[in-house]
Amino acid sequence: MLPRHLQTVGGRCITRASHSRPVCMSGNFLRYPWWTGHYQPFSFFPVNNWHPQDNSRPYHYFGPHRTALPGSHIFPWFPTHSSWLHTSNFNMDAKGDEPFRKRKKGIEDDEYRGPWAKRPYPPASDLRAPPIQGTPKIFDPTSPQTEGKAEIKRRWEDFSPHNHERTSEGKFDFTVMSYNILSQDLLEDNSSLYSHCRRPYLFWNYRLPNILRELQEMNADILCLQEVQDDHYQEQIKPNLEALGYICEYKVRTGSKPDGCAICFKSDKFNLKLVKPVEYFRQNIALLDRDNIGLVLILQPKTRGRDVPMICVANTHLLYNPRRGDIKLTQLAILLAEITEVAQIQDGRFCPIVLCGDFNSVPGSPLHRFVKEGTLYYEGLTIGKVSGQERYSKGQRILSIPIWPKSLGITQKCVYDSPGKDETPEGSLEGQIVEKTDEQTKEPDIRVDSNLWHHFSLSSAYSHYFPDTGMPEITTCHSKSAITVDYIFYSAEHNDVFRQPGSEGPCNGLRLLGRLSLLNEQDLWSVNGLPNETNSSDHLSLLAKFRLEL
Ligand code: KL2
Repeated sequence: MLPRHLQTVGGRCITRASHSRPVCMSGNFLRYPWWTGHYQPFSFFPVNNWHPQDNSRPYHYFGPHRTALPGSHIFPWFPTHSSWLHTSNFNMDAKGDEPFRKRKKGIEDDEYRGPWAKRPYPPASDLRAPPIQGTPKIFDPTSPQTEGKAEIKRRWEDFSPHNHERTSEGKFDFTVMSYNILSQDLLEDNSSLYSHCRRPYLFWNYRLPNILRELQEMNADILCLQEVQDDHYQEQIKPNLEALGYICEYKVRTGSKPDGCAICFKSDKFNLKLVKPVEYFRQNIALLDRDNIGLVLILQPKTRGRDVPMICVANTHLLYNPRRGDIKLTQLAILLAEITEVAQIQDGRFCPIVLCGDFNSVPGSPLHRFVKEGTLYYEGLTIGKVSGQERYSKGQRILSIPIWPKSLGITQKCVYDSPGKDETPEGSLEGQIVEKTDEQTKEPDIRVDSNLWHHFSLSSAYSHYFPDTGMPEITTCHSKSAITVDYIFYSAEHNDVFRQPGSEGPCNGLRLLGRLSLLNEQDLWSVNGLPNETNSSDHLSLLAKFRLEL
């Protein structure tokens, strides 16, 4: 039985999938009870935060009018009503495209794997061979490549106030997408995760048009992308997004891995005020020997009026290693310290913050709770439990107190303890960022206890469980796991539906107006998991719409 919210939208797909190859599906369904018990949803996320207005009807845009609007914005109405997701049906009959053989990973700590690591089967050169000749440099949105493919619809969940407001005066609405697009290099390095996939769907030249199409169809005002491979960004992704009206900023990982994070925003919606690339690697700190990065932008909405508030948009991909919660928390602390530096406006207040990314941590985990609750008591917590990615944590060491050394220059409140020590960011806020107040410049607490804090009051745009079934929302799904690791956090204003209870944060806030619904694991496996014929990453995109009061 399908969850109620998908009964109408997924029926066609599920029916067709039941005629397709069932092996993979049944195996993965069995994992389901384990997963739900993995962390207790209801202790952290009572489903009663579901908004009563969430009764929007699924809307199938690609119905009878599908061919009526070639070349125009595929979602001219988006995102006020609903949306959809194409997911593939496992029914194509091609030769020579068997799933990958399972590969036993020699070294689990992928991100620290040296050049000695063996290349997975098949060789990278094999996957790079283009099965589709002549991918156009600029993607052509009119080519009907999604024709005839199975679909699961993703609903647009509308939380906007129904108060008949007609004027846009005094408010600025914008959409934000967070999407880990699966770098080809990581796909090839971890090919055992994709043993369930039909091989042609794993070629970059097959995946790229699908990814670009999805970005174009979603038409978000701000894109926060992770796992963007350097050469693909420069040669394909950036030019295509620029052709769609985006300005693109990018930060590649340190070290030898050739992927990074991008933030792209619509040039007709925002002015760029500041770019702050953030590296977590520190030469002299053993804990910080990993090459993950973040990227922070300050954007100014383009509206009439002189004192338009800024917004801060941050994007990151934290360390994967499920055992190294100590590193993940320290990487997060660095990002929060950087946001604190650039997002201050006056009197210890901050501009609204949107924090997106792949945090490699599940809902309800200590790391996730730290982001949302602004505090974490970590005494006695083992490093393998911080992210909650694995049921049985393998990292048995207890977090040290403090977690990171003083030489990092970041306090337990996730702020730099000596202002101005860090390099000056490019650009400026043109006088909008003022000197630190006495409160912020005074010495940090000498007494070190086992509490972490941060300055922001952040809510999650997603609920992480479906309110009617209690099933987890899934943001990444491959042969090893199906979990949520991607988030859009934001500073919520006082009327917001998902404002953290009791929070009176120092940020001017945003109001969540809607989001694109996620799927559960069962739905994803019914169309052979991710990536598949039409969804070309092992993650789903997250999309939320916000309102900024001017
Ligand atoms: O989970 V991810 O995928 O957010 O989608 O982040 C990491 C993993 C990414 C960057 O390191 O590569 C993937 N098992 C599973 N996934 C892995 C592994 C592994 N051993 N190593 C890297 N990744």
